[in-house]
Amino acid sequence: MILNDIADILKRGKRFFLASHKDPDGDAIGSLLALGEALTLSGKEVVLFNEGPIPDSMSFLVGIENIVNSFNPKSEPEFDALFILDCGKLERLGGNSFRIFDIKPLINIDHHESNSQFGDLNLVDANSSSVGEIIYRLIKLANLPMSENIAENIFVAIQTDTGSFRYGNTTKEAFAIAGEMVGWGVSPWKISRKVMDEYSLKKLRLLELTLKTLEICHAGKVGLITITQQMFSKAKADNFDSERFVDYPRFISGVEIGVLIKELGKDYYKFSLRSNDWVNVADLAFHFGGGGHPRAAAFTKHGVLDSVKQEFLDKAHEVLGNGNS
Ligand SMILES: [Mn+2]
Repeated sequence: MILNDIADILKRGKRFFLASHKDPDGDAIGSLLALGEALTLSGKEVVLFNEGPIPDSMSFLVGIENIVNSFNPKSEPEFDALFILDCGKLERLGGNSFRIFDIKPLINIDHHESNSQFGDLNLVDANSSSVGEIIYRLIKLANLPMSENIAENIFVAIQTDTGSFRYGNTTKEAFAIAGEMVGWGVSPWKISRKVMDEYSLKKLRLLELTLKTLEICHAGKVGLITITQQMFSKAKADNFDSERFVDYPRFISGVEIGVLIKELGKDYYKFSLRSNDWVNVADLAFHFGGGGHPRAAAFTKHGVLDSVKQEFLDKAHEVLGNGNS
C-alpha cells in the first residue's frame, strides 16, 4: 500500500525536501510545518519550501520562519525524496520551483480529486478533509514523534480546509484527529481567532467595496462578486485580504454557485467557485483549465471582463440546466 511505502521512505531517509503550493492556505502551511517538525524531531534534515507570500494570519505558527521561498538544490547535498503537498497539479508550486524537480523520488501527497498524478509515488486521497489529515496518518505509520507544535499545525490544516468544521469534507475522522490534537494542547479558540476570524480594517473596507458589485444571475442560482485591482488599492488591501469573500454570494438563500472574480492583471481574471448542494464546481473549473474540489474550485482566464464573465455564465447555465433542482 502506497501509505506504507511512503512511511518507509520517511523512516529510512535522512534528508528531505518538502514543498507546498504558492499563495498558501492553512493546509499548505500546516502540512508543511507538521511533517517538517516531525522529521526534524526524529533527527532528520529537512528543507521547507513555499514560494509564498505567506499570509499574516499564519505568522504565529512556530517554525514559519524556516520556510524558504527560493532554493538551488545543485548547491546542496543530495535529498532522499521530494514531497509535494496539497498541489492538484505541479504548476501550483509556482514559477520559481522548477529547480527542485531534479530531486527524486517525487512524492505527491494530495486530496484533490482532480490531481494529475504527477509524482513517482502518488498518495491522493480525495476522502481526506485535508493534506494535514494524511500527514497525521503518515506520522503515525512511520512512528515519527508528535508534539504540541505539530498538533497545532495539523489542527490549522484541518480547520481551514473544512471551513472551521462546516464543509461537506468534515468527517468523523477529521473531528477525531482534530480532537486528538486538542489533547496535545491545541486551543481551538486561539487558532480560530488568528486564522479564521481576525479581520484587518483594510479587509473590511475591501469587503465593503466588493459587496457593492454583487450580481444575481440564472434565476437566483448564481451569485457573483468582483474585485478589481483598483478596489485593492482603494482599500490599501492585499491579495490575502480577499480570502473567503467567495463565501458571501454562496451564503444567499437560493444560490447554488457562489463566484468571486478577481482581477489579477490587465484582462486577466481568477474565478473562485463555491457550491452549496449539488453542482460539482471542480468539473466547471476543469472546463476552463482549472481544478479543485466538488464544492470549492478555481480557474484563471485571459480576456475582457464582460466576455470572460459571460462565457462562464453560459457554461454555468448549461450545468444548472442539467441538474434536477
Ligand atoms: Mn488542502
